[in-house]
Amino acid sequence: MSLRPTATAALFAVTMSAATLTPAHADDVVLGALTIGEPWARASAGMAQAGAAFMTITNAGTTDRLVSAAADVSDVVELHTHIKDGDIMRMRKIDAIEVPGDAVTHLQPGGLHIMFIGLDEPLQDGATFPLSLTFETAGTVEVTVTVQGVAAMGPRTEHGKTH
Ligand SMILES: [Cu+2]
Repeated sequence: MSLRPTATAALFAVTMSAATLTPAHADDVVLGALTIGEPWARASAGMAQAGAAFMTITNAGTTDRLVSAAADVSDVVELHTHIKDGDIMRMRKIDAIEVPGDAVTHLQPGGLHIMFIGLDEPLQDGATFPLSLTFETAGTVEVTVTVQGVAAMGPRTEHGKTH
C-alpha cells in the first residue's frame, strides 16, 4: 500500500481546514496571508487589575509569529500562554506566539492570549478598544477588540488569581 495518497489527502485536509474553519466575518481583519477573526476581551470582574484579549488567527500562508501587541488600556501588554504546573494551569509570558501556516491559531481562555497588566480602568461589557498586532513576516495591523461579559466563554480562567 502506498503512503502517497494518504499523505496527499492529509495535506489537503489541513489546507482546507484553514480555509473553512473560520468563516469570514464583516469585522475580520486581513493582513497578507493572515485573517484576524473576532478579537474580544472579557469584562473585568470587580477591581481586577488585569485583562486578556482573545481571537482567531487564520494563516493561509507560511508560518509566521506574533511578536508583539500594543494597546492603550493598560501599563503593560504581554503575550501569554498557559502551562500545566501539577494540576494547576499557570500563565507564562512568552516572546512570541507561533502562527503555523495553513492552520488556525486560537487565542482563547485557558490557552494563548494577549495580557493587559495594570488596567487603566476596568474593561466594560460592550466597550471596544484598538489593539495593534505585530507579526514577524506580515507586519503590523490594528484590530478592534470588543469587550464581552464577565462570564463569556465560560469561567475557565481567572486571570486575577494566577498572576
Ligand atoms: Cu495572562
